[in-house]
Amino acid sequence: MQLFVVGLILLVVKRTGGSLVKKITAVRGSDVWIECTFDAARMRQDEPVWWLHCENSNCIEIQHFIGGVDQLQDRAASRRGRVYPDKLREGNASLFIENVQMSDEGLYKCTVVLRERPDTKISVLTVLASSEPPQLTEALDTRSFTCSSRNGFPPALVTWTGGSGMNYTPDSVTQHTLNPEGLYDVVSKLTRRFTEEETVCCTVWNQPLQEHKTNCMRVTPGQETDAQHSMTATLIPVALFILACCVAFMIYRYHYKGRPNLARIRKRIFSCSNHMVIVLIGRPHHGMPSVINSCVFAYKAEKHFENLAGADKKLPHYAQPEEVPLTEHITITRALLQPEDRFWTSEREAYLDKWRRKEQSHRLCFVFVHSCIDKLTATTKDEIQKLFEDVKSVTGSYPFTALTMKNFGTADELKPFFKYLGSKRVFSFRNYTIHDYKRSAKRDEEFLDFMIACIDEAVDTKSETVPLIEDN
Ligand SMILES: Nc1nc2c(ncn2[C@@H]2O[C@H](COP(=O)(O)OP(=O)(O)OP(=O)(O)O)[C@@H](O)[C@H]2O)c(=O)[nH]1
Ligand SMILES: *[C@@H]1O[C@H](CO)[C@@H](O)[C@H](O)[C@H]1NC(C)=O
Repeated sequence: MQLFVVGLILLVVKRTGGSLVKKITAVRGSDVWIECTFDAARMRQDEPVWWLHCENSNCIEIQHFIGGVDQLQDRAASRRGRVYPDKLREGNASLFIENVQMSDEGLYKCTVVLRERPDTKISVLTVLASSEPPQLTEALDTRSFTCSSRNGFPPALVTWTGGSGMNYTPDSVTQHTLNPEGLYDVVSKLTRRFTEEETVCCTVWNQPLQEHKTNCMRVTPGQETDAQHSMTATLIPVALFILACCVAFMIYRYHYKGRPNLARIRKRIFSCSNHMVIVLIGRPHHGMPSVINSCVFAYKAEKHFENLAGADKKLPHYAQPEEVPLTEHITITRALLQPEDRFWTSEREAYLDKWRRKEQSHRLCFVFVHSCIDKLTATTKDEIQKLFEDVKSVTGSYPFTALTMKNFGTADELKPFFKYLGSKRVFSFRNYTIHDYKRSAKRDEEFLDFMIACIDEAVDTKSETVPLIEDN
């Protein structure tokens, strides 16, 4: 359209003025002379010299001199181009434009009044713009390359080539956009999967300027071109590694005594400030000394195993010592019953008396200890029930149950019976013994949980004794 209008003007000018039209091409940003010279001898010095700049048939006066005096002084700042007044006398009215821009394009008319008549010289200025060096980037997800270059005129052509001389242009799509400066920005996208290492080059061409600018990049297949695969190929091992670390860390936490919850439990036991006695009740060979040893060993994480409660001792050292200290405030003791059938009936008065007195000054937690190896006969069951009721008459609640030697018998078969009798908690242990005291966090934890339950029970029972008795 623009060219068509300019052409129309050219035709009109040609017919009326009959002058030659000069074509000037300039590169944007350069300085340009638009020549306009006359035969000085024929020139009338007192008559005006003027320049018009026409764009799409819209003409603006840009220079106007009379007798070598600038008539447009007031517009000096805004108008384009400069004429040298001292050269006018020599018949030289050439216009100088510095740092030429797209807006300077168009038709230039230089008019001088000669002796006979006004004479006009016409020039057409075309401005070309050399586009900026292309930027070449790679899109990791789409296996595509983008080449972009700004500020070209006319729109730049883009070609894609490989280092081996291959022409990849057919695999590309190119788009031009006219920017506010009247220049073209170009973006070209090449989509292609490379199977071998290759150098990819993008070239932007300015045909009228006969100028090209190139940018290249190295492409490694399976890495950049196979981006999605490479992402998964790196992410999966990383994810697996992190997972393995987590699992290893959890196993580590589980197996070592450094488990923070064990340390916390030990601290809780340590900080129990009530004077408290854990009273184990049981018959010979049910493993009571081993339960005591185990509790002390589990609590004192840094200590070696010690047979403090006299496990495996035969008469006459039987059941010595009577009380084993656990912490400053807590001790563990045992009520060793007779081995015969009526193990409780024959002993109860002495024990009950002793416990009631102890109850005045201490918090007590009663635990009935029973070996998983031992069979429950009807008499045994009867005796245990009587014992449970008697304990409740002292403290207000039934004793806990600790089933020992769980690795020899089935604790699960015994549990329901003790639950039925009223035992709030039934623990089953594999005791630490002189033959088997390999410490593990899991084993420690069982005894620590047991002691915590005893502490909680003793503290609870003491404060809730009265209502519990009245309930029944
Ligand atoms: N495998 C295994 N053996 C245990 C367990 N508890 C105790 N023992 C062993 O059983 C035997 C008896 O254990 P002690 O702790 O001495 O118990 P006790 O014979 O009832 O001792 P007294 O109360 O003094 O009669 C010992 O050889 C212990 O090592 C246990 O939970 N598992
Ligand atoms: C006209 O004057 C300018 C400025 O001095 C000069 O550069 C140019 O060459 C002159 N043109 C001619 C044709 O003499």
